Amino acid sequence: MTYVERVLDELKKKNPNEPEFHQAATEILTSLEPVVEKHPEYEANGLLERFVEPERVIMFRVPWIDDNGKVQVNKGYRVEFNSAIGPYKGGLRFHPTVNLSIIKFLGFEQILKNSLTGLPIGGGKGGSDFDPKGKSDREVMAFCQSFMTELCRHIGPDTDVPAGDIGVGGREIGYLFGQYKRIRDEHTGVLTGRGLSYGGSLARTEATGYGLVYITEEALKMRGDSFQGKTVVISGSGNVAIYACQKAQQLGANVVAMYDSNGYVYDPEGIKLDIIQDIKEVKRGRIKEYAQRVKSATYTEGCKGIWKIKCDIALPCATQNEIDLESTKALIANGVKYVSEGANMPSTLDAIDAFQKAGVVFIPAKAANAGGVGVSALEMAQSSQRIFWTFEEVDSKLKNIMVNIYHNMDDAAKEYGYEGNYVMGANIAGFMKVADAMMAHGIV
Ligand code: NDP
Ligand code: 2IT
Repeated sequence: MTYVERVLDELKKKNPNEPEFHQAATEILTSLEPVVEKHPEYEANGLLERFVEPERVIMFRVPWIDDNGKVQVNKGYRVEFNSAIGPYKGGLRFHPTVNLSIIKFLGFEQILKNSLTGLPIGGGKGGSDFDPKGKSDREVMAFCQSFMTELCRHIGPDTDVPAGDIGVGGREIGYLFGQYKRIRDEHTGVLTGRGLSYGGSLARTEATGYGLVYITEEALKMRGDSFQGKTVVISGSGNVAIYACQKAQQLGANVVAMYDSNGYVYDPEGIKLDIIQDIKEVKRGRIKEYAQRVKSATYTEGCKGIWKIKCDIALPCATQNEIDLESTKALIANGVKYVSEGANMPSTLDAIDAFQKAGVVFIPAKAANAGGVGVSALEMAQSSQRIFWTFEEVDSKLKNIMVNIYHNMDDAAKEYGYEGNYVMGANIAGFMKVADAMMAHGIV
């Protein structure tokens, strides 16, 4: 067995019942084979064994009272995975499916993603099995206050800086920040994605979706192509999906489909984003309504069918494992050329393999969606300096970050003899800096 195989084997034994964590670890560690071969000092220093074990896992009770006066109890998590290159940084996910395996896979991915941004941020992730859907604002506030009452003792602007993810947007960050400030009596950059009136950064809302399109645009450009006139399918209709759609449309693409967890809308004339935003951002409604408001659109119950729609570029922006092998085959049969992952780990391992074998340009999540955390790090920088940059300044720094990530992963893939394999390239480029810092710190 190779060093990587032994570490993976041990990880699965030590952490049974964590399939998502196994999946992310398999993808990452497998691509590090050539790196650890070249650097025997990593094995001698137990580097991978330390890399796969979170520095700290915090799990806690979150009690709150619903609008009927009933006591509710949720599980709270924060996985502080790796702080070798900076304070733990990563989002909070509120979704009924959240469990330790999902938070660990997200935290593990985050280490390399954050490294790829080139900014000094370590990896972490947190969340809860709380479902904000259908809850009143007061219930969401009560939950967020209880969640932060425990979390606030573990985080800080130089220690661990959470942000949003699925189910955690501006409203939730506001309630979380209010409670942190109240208990800790400090107004600092302890969370990112804050509102503009209390320390947030311009362009953070747009950052993940815009960044996803910027890195894809660079991949197109390097092949003498562009978004102009391309047919694009985007899954999800949340924060990442909406701003990916906006930027793709600005660059001349025709976005024809989007979904929420109930079903998808297909609009061959092009998605009217203002209507999606009204349904999703303003009313917190269901995407089904789009087909009632737009004549050219149809609604189909269930999500998977969206990948059967013919497109040049697919941007999965909802959740993990939303693209399986069957969907991949349909996409390839319909001539998809580019798949860039806005969501975290949206493609299964066999799906990735099939895309690569078919010659599809595949940009993995840790590179493709790094714009969100990249601008979070820019928000931290602005907070430290107590200044604000303009939208244009942040947006141009974001574009720079994404273009650099593209070339770093492209170069790393070439350097190790895997040209065009961006899974290898992104994992290797992200890992080198973390490994270097961990080696410098000794056995900790
Ligand atoms: P939102 O909560 O804003 O939106 C999530 C979207 O995905 C919604 O349309 C939601 O539908 C859909 N969705 C969620 N779970 C499922 C599911 N199990 N099946 C089908 N659809 C689902 O989250 P974000 O847009 O912020 O996050 C989307 C993805 O992007 C996640 O994978 C996240 O980890 C990743 N990401 C987010 C970043 C950020 O800055 N926000 C940064 C980098 C990555 P419904 O409304 O019906 O639940
Ligand atoms: O997955 C992610 O990178 C995020 N949800 C954003 C994390 C952040 O700290 O901005």
